[in-house]
Amino acid sequence: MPEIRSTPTPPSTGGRLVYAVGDVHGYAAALKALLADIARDAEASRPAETPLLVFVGDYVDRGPDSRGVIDLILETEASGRFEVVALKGNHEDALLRFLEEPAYASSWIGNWGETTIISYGIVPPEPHDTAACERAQARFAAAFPEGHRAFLGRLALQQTVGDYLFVHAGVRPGVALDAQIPRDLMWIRYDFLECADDFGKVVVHGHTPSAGRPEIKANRINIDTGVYFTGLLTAVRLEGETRRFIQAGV
Ligand SMILES: [Mn+2]
Repeated sequence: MPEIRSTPTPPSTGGRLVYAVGDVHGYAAALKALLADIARDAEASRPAETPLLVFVGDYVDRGPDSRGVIDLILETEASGRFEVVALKGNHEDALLRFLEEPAYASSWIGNWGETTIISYGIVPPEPHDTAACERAQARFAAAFPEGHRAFLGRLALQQTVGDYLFVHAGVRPGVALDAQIPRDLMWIRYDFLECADDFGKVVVHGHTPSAGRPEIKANRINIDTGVYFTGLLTAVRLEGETRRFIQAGV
């Protein structure tokens, strides 16, 4: 019997115009430039339906203006030009923990949070000074805007559009997409990255930087181009079966 092979259908959004923005990490100026390009592109594309704009998470830490990044996402949402879906990255997961847990302050400030607390007007303490870190945590929690707290509270873990699944980090191979746990969606790396299996959807993700250019595989698209060391922030534009990348520099 000859083997019957069907031609694989390219993944599609089902027609919808979708943009997904990679890990921003405090680079508000790059995000502003990228969003301006996306807005121009969306206008020129004349989509039948409001375009979807997905942010794959990791808005804060590393770069100089975490606060400005969240403000920009909230402004974009308020403009009504896009349906905005903001996903939760592991850095937002950690920031939420810092807001609740003084005992986590020293470790978070020492590893990740210093530039973030500075962007909210708090002078960073010496990370090894536990008491000073706990005082900074209390000041930060008091200064943290209500609108930003609400934003962190409503971040999504995943979004599906047609043949695409958008997540921050990835999915656990061998586990059904509807049975994935939040920790994997926000934190997984190599078990996901090294897996060539068909996950059932093409996974659009960030989290593990691919230096300067997006990484395109049959089963996933990595749009984290490591803005904090490459200076390049990347978005993917998907419409029907078409796929294109848009980049902005720091
Ligand atoms: Mn991440």
